[in-house]
Amino acid sequence: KRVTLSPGAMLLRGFALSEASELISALHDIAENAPFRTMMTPGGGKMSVGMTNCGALGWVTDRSGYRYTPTDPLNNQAWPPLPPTWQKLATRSAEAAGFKGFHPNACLINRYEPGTRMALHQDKDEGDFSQPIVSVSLGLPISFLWGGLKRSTAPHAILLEHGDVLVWGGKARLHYHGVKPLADGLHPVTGRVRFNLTFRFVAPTD
Ligand code: MD5
Ligand code: FE
Repeated sequence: KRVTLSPGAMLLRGFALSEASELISALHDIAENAPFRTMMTPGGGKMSVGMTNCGALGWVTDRSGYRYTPTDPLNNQAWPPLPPTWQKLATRSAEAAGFKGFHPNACLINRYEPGTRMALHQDKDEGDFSQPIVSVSLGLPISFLWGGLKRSTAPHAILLEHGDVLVWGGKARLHYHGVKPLADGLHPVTGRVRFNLTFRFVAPTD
């Protein structure tokens, strides 16, 4: 079913469920070439979530800041390509939420282990906020925090489960969001892990 969190933000429960196992096996192939790593924030803190990317551009952070890069800083090679099935899922999801013609060129893959979390933030490194973001949850459930346009707005908690897809665009694109620490558990497909795929369109900079 389809739940509107606020104008432009739509939760498509179970939208990716039928292809979830295939997504996870493709994800393991990607991680063989571009392994999960914990990145450093510009302030010098270590993020708790393991991250990697696929697609033409990948999101990275280190002491010099947040940005999208065409290559993986671990090996200076291009990020693994975005699998066509992933591209199609992202386009179909956006369309189901009312955003036609979404063609992502970046996918950030997050790996959460018990106790890891993501602090409240905005996604604003893409250079193009006319395009939505599509997020696919896989594995253990997590409590997602959905805030407002200002950090001071108290967020609501929403449970995201295996196979759920979230689409954020329009007025919701720059809302603050985050996730609570992952509770321990054992998922039949992923084990003690939650994965999140976020599909983005990043404006080319040159
Ligand atoms: C996650 N990931 O579950 C979270 C939330 C991220 C991130 O926030 O930046 O990798 S997925 C929901 C989401 C993703 C991107 C943008 C927005 C929500 N949003 O604009 O509200 O790993
Ligand atoms: Fe985010």
